[in-house]
Amino acid sequence: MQEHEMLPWQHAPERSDADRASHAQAFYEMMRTRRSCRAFSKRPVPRDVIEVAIRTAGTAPSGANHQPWHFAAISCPETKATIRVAAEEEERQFYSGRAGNHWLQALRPLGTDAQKPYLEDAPWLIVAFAQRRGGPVPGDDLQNYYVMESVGIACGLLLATLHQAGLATLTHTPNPMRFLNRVCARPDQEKPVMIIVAGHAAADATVPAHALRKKPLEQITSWI
Ligand code: IYR
Repeated sequence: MQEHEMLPWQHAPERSDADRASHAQAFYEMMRTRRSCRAFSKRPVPRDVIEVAIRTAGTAPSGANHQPWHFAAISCPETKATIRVAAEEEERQFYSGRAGNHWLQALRPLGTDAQKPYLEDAPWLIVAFAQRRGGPVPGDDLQNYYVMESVGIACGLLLATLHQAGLATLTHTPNPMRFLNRVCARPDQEKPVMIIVAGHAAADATVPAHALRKKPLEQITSWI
């Protein structure tokens, strides 16, 4: 392969400005219904949906296209139970003081606590790991760049795909979460970034009103 081989751009099919706006609007209308779900049913979800979501995550842009991520997709009930036990242990310490008053106060509107039954109930836990070193080719041991940004974008695409598939999701970050390396058999140089919980919402699931208050466009944008 040439050092800088360049291929023709695959142009998007031509469409009108109105059509572009309506596609953007349709995606927004779908994505604005996403909520973090904290009560899952045990209803299974086929592995192919998870596969496609991870494939989509893998299309994310990344520093030097090194793709510094690994996704451990867990459906094994025993492994989920192990993660729940370890996460709840961390969370008990977190909620009983380690978080500090300000953090606990910020979380109060969410109504969360140290109980994490969804880690067992949901059919899938997807643990996203960030690779400080790696490279574009398996076996490479190069420096990776913009690792957290890259993994964050990949996780966003993963969440968007799962939502589009009609699944409920949660980004869960037990603190600390190094135990996930052991449970998922991942090397020490990989850093667990988040657990994405995926499945169907429980029949009696609720959502905190606080979570529905999204900042309006005017507050999050400046036009320059
Ligand atoms: N990891 C804890 C606490 C927590 C922290 C933040 I920041 C949140 O947005 C939500 C929860 C938990 O899962 O309960």
